[in-house]
Amino acid sequence: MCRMKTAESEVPDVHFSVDKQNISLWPREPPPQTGSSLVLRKTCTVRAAVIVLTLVLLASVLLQAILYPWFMNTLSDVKTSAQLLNGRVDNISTLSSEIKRNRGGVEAAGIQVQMVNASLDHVHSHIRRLEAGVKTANAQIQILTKSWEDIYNLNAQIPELKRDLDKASALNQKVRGLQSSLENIRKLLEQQNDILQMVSQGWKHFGGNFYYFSRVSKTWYSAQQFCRSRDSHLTSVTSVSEQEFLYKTAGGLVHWIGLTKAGSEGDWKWVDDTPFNKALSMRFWIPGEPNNTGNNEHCANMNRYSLQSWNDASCDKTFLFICKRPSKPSEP
Ligand SMILES: [Ca+2]
Repeated sequence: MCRMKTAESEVPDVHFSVDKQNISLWPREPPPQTGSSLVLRKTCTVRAAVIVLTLVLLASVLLQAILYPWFMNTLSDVKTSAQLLNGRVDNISTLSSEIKRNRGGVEAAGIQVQMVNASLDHVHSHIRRLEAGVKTANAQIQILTKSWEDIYNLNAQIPELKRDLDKASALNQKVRGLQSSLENIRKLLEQQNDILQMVSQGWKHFGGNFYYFSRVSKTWYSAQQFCRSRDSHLTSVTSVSEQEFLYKTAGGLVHWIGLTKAGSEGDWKWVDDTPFNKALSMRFWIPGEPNNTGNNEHCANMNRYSLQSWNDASCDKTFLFICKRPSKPSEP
């Protein structure tokens, strides 16, 4: 053990205690300072410094000997860990890229899911429309079913209705028959009434026609005008029986008939537009007539009590005359 003390120094001395096991360093009470102790103190200081350095060197060697394997092991572990970490980082990078790729897939899947959702909405809307259509169809089916039931009931009534219809048809036919009979009776009554009226006015009825034998004489044209005013014409003659009726009723007195020439030298024609039958008429002329005396005889009269009673004469002469009108007034 080495102790050093200085009187002048205000700095407290440092006491070093060294043994084989440990080294301690702590402040000590300042020793009393003398000249020999100063040399001693330097020596001790050098020795202490050498010892300290030796101890430090030994400690360093000891620490290196102890710590190097641990450090190397630790370094190896660190390397291994670093490699593992590096591998994990690579794995993480791989996972990141896969995640990126999968993210695109997920986004596409999201879009597809949205499209599917939109399609589902559309399908739901379509289903709702179909449900509404089914409801409407059901309502129509119910109406049709009701109508069919009505038709079925009507169909059951058809035989009875058909019998009624047959009865009605028979009745209708009878009614039509009665109507026809009534119509015929009405026409007959009209004819009878017409005949009565015409007869009461001096007309004679023969063969479906009325004849008026005048009591005054007129020229041929004035006689025709008179007949026209009575809804008739100067008479035509279309049969032997009619000729016989006329000359017998005329009683041999001269009467104008409705025969005249179309122009001064034309063919004979009936003034009521009845077609002129030249062959039949040949039987009614007085033999030698028509002779057109004086080239002025363009009208015909009846002047004998005979089938052959016709003579051509001047139209301006005045004679009695015969008007003729059908039983049924001609249609306007
Ligand atoms: Ca004549």
